Amino acid sequence: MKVFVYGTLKKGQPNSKLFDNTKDGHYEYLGVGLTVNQYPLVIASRFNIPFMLPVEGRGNKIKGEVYEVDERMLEALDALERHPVFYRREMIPVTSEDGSTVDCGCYILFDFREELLELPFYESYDSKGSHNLEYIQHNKRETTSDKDENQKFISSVKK
Ligand code: PCA
Repeated sequence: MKVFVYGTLKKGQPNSKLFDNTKDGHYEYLGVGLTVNQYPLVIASRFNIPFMLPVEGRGNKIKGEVYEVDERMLEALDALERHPVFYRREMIPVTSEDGSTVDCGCYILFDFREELLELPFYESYDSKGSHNLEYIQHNKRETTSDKDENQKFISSVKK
């Protein structure tokens, strides 16, 4: 299974270490990738979380990385991203370095609030970028459960 990562899972970003947890399975880094379609990529919530939104044609073609992962690694990634209740892993087409197009699983925030579309759209995520919205890791978050906080950024439709 191929996955395209665009946020905190990229090399040098705060959740990248997950890939190296061998108990979580195996992976192979296949190189950088660029989404075939444009998507909004925003940074939101008080933890400054990057979100790709399922609004094809708005925003930018997103730069990220492509990995081949085994079943176990995919399960670990799904658990971290809380697929399918928070992010949802969807197949999207990605152009790789050699110019070929591959379908990759990608963690997208499906159930989002419209206000997120008013935020700046990025084309490449860097936790320490000039936006000054550095990602706050799970272990540095306060007692409010992530779930309550994240709920604020998810559309209220299903509540
Ligand atoms: N982790 C996933 C989705 C957003 C995030 O921070 C990724 O890097 O692709």
